[in-house]
Amino acid sequence: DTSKHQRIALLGVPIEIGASQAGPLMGPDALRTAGIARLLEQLGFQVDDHGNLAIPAVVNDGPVPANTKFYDEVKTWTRALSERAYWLAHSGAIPIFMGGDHSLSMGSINGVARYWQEKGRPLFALWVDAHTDYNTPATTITGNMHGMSAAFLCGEDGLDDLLGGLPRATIPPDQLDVIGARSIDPLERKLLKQRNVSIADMRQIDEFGVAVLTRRVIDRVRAKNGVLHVSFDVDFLDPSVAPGVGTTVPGGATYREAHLIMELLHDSGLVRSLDIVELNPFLDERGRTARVAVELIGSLFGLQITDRQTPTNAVLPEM
Ligand code: Z70
Ligand code: MN
Ligand code: MN
Ligand code: MN
Repeated sequence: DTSKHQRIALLGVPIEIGASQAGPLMGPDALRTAGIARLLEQLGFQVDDHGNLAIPAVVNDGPVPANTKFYDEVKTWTRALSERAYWLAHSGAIPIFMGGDHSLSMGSINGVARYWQEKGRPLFALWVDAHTDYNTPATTITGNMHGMSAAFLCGEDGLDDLLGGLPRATIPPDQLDVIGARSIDPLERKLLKQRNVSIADMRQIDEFGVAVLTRRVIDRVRAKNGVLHVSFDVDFLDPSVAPGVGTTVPGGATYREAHLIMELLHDSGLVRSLDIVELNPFLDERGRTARVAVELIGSLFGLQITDRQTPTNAVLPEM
């Protein structure tokens, strides 16, 4: 069992100004209360909880692009988190970034992408989300920066100074896969089409099932000898399963669909990092959503109902 030697690094990222509603800053502690570390330890991992990321005082020291709410705050979080994510990936652990709203992915994936760029392994991102988060300052309606993180990851224009002096590692849009989409803004949709981003929306999930769609992603990563970052927004789930999110979008994934995706991803052995974002404990019902999120993370890291042999577990990353 290779998981015995595998380390997982938990990092809380209590950012919420990228979203429209307060509450996600309590996400990391809700995940801890729901037992994330205990569960991963039971699965055989060595778990280090690095606490919550803290940022320096926010300074308003430069031009702010139009249509970006709390730009200087997001900028400060992004720079601090990118640097931290790079070093966590470098340590050989699998980092789990516990949000926090989805703007944190601007930093987490940038840092992870810098690491894999150095290693010469292509990085793919699976965006598990009701939204595509592919807005730029030019396409956004709300100005909320959690709706821009996938676009930033793919190198879209308009946020070029966000990282200051840090290198901006991007992935080509054909290494981004979205699953679960059911809310896309008009100009965002146009941009996604221009970039030919692969989107499995709810209709595709209904027609083909999540197993086919997830295997398609896994095959694409494997074909390029890549590794996978999973960015899991809990609003992917149907609000009846996960009420503790800022914006509930009806018609989401079931509990079982979500678990199957996580189980297939686990068996692929390709996942090297994870964001778990947009959990809003302030809006949750008796901790249900936090518990579901932790159970899903369990499936991603090898929890199974029967004791059948698992093909592979998260493979030891090369140091
Ligand atoms: C919309 C926007 C969003 C939540 C991401 C929504 C973005 N496309 N909302 N996650 N909950 O404001 O850009
Ligand atoms: Mn999102
Ligand atoms: Mn979302
Ligand atoms: Mn090294």
